[in-house]
Amino acid sequence: MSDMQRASIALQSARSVVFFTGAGISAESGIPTFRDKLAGLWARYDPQRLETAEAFRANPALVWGWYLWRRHQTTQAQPNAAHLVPSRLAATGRQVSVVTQNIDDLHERAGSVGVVHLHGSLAHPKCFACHRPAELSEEQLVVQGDGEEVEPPRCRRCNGKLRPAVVWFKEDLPRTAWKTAMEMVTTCQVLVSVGTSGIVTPAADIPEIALAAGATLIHVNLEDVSLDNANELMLIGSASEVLPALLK
Ligand code: BV8
Ligand code: ZN
Repeated sequence: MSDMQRASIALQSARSVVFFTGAGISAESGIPTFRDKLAGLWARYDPQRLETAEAFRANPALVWGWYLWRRHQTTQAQPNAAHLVPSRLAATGRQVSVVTQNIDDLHERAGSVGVVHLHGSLAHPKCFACHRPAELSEEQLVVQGDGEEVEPPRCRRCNGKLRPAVVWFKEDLPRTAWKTAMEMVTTCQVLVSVGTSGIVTPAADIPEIALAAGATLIHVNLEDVSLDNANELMLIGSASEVLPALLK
């Protein structure tokens, strides 16, 4: 029996399933992954250097401009067939959850509810100084061409600079998100890890936490990312082809 067949049987016989996703699930929607070469103005920057409070302090316009550009890319993108699979599986009566490292809203736009964003989201900015959530006007969301440095808007309460409400390196993950993810991951029968290189912790520990709790782990990736465990299946291929095939 092929890994694909074994994975499909595991999914169809599971009561609760968690989809744990990374940038690879949005790649076929046109959103570059962190390993892809960035385009335009951003080509000369390393994402890991832009995703820090230090980078924002040093050059708020560069970091704010990068996130505006990424938010613009997300609004231009459409969920792909992979994003639709969790809600299709939920429609068969199973308990299905999505825990994502991504800051885009493609899971929600594909019909998933209660998505756990471990690293925050592009949807709402907050104040860098007082952390108050903020709303942006349409003109504050305008992106020129391929992106440029843009001075961040100011907080209405304390006049501090606005920042994206995402988790930067060396920042703690939102406590509620992590707690909810742990409840889901330690009680599911199957965890499907889709499009993640497993580099950034503590999110990268999730597949092993699920294995340790007795789940079957199914990896979906263009390359072999398996951890060499007996309860693991490695499905090599693109998310938008492999995931729908699991429901057949
Ligand atoms: C923390 C949000 C406690 C923002 C992100 C040394 C000093 C200080 C800290 C550390 C250190 N060493 C380790 C750490 C911890 C650090 C960390 O892990 N660093 C890494 C670089 C080693 N983690 C943290 O700092 C975290 N906080 O630990 O707090 C603390 C406190 C103080 C001091 C220390 C610790 C916070 C991390 C959160 C960072 N924010 N995102 C934003 O998006 O801008 S991380 C970001 O990068 C993503 O969210 C994601 O997590 C990660 C990228 O990973 P992937 O999603 O997997 O994407 P990637 O491009 O890597 O891979 C894509 C995969 O898809 C590939 O495998 C590819 O083959 C596959 N693929 C591509 N196309 C397809 C596909 N698969 C299927 N189909 C396709 N079509
Ligand atoms: Zn403020």
